[in-house]
Amino acid sequence: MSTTPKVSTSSTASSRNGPRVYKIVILGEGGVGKSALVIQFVSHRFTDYHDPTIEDSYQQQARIDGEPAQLDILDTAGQLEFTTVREQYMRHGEGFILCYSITDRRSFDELLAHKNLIDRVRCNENTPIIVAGNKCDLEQKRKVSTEEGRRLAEQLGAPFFETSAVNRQCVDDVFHGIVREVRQKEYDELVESERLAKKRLRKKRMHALFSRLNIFKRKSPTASSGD
Ligand SMILES: Nc1nc2c(ncn2[C@@H]2O[C@H](COP(=O)(O)OP(=O)(O)O)[C@@H](O)[C@H]2O)c(=O)[nH]1
Ligand SMILES: [Mg+2]
Repeated sequence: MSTTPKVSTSSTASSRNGPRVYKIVILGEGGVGKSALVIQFVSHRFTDYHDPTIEDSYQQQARIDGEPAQLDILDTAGQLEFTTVREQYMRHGEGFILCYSITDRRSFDELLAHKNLIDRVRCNENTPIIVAGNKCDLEQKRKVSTEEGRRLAEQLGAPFFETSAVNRQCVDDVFHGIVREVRQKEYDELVESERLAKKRLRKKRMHALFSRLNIFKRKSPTASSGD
């Protein structure tokens, strides 16, 4: 495993040779369980220790709502500073998992800073995201209520799950959910572009009709003068 994430700028459109690739990035403060969640999703096991400085990508195929998908997941190291590499993956990521730990209020409070960073780099607020409140198996150490998590997600317009990388609770929901969000955005964009195309076509037809009417109007006085 390398310490430098591999950020590809190639098209992610569905290829004839395999399923559509979805570039997913998981963000959040160090120690919230980002690596544990990714490894649980990909390898079906819980890792108690994962080097916190390692940023690496993982590939996993899944069938989501009957459609195959290849998830290309970048597990980040949690810092908020701007670097060229970070800017690159923020730009090329298609869906973002914002992760905090329910046992750590600071990680929850920091989530908005991660969201703002995404918006700043991408210059829009329309990026598909999902919120994951991890370590929900540690109920006795809870510092952030489920309601607070739900409200934050609502504020960000994102789905919300409380997860546990230990017992795999809602792990699939989060990774499948972010693919659903990306698909939904693509569908909305397609519907919007079809609407605009139809509008343009209607305008063009009206224009052609009016031009013809104008020709008739111009022709009619000449026709009458010939009488
Ligand atoms: N109890 C519990 N511990 C977790 C969970 N997820 C991660 N951990 C532990 O939290 C620590 C940090 O996890 P890690 O995945 O390295 O966090 P990262 O820095 O966000 O990648 C490790 O000791 C993990 O074993 C979880 O869902 N429940
Ligand atoms: Mg990690």
